[in-house]
Amino acid sequence: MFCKHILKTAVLGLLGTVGMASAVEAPAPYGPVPTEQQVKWLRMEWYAFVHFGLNTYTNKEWGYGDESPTMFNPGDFDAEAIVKTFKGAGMSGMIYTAKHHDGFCTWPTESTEHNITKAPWKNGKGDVVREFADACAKYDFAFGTYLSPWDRNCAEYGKPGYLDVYYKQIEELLTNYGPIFEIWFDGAMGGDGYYGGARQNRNIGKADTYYNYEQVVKNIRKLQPDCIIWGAAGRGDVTWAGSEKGFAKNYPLWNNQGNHWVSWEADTPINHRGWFWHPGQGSAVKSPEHLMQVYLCSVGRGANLILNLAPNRDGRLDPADVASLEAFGKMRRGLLAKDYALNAKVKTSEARGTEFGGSQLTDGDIESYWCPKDGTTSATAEIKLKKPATFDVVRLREQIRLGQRVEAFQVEAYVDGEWKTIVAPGKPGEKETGFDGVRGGKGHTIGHQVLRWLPEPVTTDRLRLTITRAKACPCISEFSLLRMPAAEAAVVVTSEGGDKVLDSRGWSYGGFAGDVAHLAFDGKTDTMWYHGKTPSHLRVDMKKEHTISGFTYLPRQDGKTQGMTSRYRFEVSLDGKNWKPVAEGEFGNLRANPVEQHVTFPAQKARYIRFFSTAAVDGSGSSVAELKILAPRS
Ligand code: FUL
Repeated sequence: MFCKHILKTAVLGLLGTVGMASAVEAPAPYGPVPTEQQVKWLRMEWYAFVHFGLNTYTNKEWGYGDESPTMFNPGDFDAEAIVKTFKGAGMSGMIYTAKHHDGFCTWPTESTEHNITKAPWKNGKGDVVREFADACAKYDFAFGTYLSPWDRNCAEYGKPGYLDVYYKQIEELLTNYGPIFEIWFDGAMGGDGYYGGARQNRNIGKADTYYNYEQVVKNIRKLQPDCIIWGAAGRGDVTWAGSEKGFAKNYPLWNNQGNHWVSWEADTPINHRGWFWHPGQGSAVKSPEHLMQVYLCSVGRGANLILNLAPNRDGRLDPADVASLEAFGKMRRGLLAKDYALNAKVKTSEARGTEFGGSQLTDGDIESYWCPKDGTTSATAEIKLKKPATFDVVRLREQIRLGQRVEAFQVEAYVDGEWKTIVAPGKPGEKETGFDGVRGGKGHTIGHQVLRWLPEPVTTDRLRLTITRAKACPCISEFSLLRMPAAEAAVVVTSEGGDKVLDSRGWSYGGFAGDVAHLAFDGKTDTMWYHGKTPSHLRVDMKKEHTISGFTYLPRQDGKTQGMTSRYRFEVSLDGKNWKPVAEGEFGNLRANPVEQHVTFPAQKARYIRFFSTAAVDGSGSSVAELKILAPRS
């Protein structure tokens, strides 16, 4: 339909020069418009992220780069089973972490020795990328890849020599594995690492300059012109939607960034424990209801959603993750199953001709659109359903091939003899920045699509859509009314025993800022122990001897990152004088994903413990929102 319009415009343009134009022309594009690839990508809506590598075996989120490939041995890995699970849930593709920050390449690359040929899996003949790519091809499922620019293994990282390594890796992945729908260039970079044994802190300066993303993007366009590029210091097609909780942080969400159309992608792991698989994570899976909120605050704001499911050490998805994914998938399918506005009659305050008339809003065709005359930036469409319907979600779409235009809209329903506002128009300056507005949110931007979940279900056969503000005449392709299904409880299968948390009542505290150390044990996530220096530590007297096997650390939850622990040491003592370190390491990725960290160690007898924060994520300072001490169950 749309192509017909474009064609017609072009033909009329030609005819116009000889004085024959009479029919109505499509509006000229406004501002930057998406590429054909970006349009196709937006229609994919949601797909899987798969973090799987050496971190799977070390209980870490960020490997240091010195991990031995001999750990990688997923005896039960079945790429087809994973792809079938994703596809069955309604996802449109998957992106696999071919290399994470630890530098381990999960395909037999020629660029570095630190690769899968050194793993015992399949006697060094395995190739995880190949198996995923082939499974995706077999099930007609899009395949993409994540290739961390930061490489904590490579001795040359931070120097020019690394670039040859990295470019070779890009080339291999984009040449040998069929079509790649998206490639991820993560922003995390530079810092300490193994770096071939140097164990140094390396600063790469400006990522854009060091990696030469301008050239990288050019090379990718040559190798795979249809590949969507994520990140690349703003030179790509898609950018981070601003949180690892899965919501698009800036609604109203604009795709017009200067001269370019920029799409947004919201990312989150399905499991609260992080991007990689962690022992005992089954009970930390996000519920289907929570995933629906994530969906509404990402896809429902005009972004795409990438949802991570991490295979475990056997190479299988965690059953609890799968149960929740499937229950959410069913809920989403139920939500989209029926559009109560389909084929409804529409009367508009203004249209530029029948081809752009109100009926285009409800014809179920994503390409056709209702559009008033040039210069009109506020207009109304009255929608009359064939019979009264009960719905609680309103979906709108703009014809984005002509640019993003709408700034605010309102929806009213005719109930009990009067017009009631069911989606209030957004005012300039108002914003949704988290899960706020998930229910009862206002009508701001539309873009590719917006989903607004009403405070309660509405029953009516008459509605009114008003575009209250737009940058140019609005081009609205769809108006839909949907019904949110009830969430079904996900059948969560967890066979793990897990550790138990010791009851902290009666304990006493000391160390630096010891007077506030109890705030790390008060069960409240919005209070914390804080000391303005790093390194620093807090001390606990548990009043009697316990056998302990680990601890959890919850970083500060107030949105600030100063004093979050990036490196820790945990010590135990029986007498409060002689101390023994039992765990030491790094909490990776807290800046972007400040979730509870779990550390386990061989069971120990202890009465006293000391938690040391030896390095901070940002600035100087040490803090703990909550610390829990774990003990074996039996
Ligand atoms: C972040 C990384 O640092 C995390 O480990 C994870 O891969 C996430 C998707 O992106 O920037």
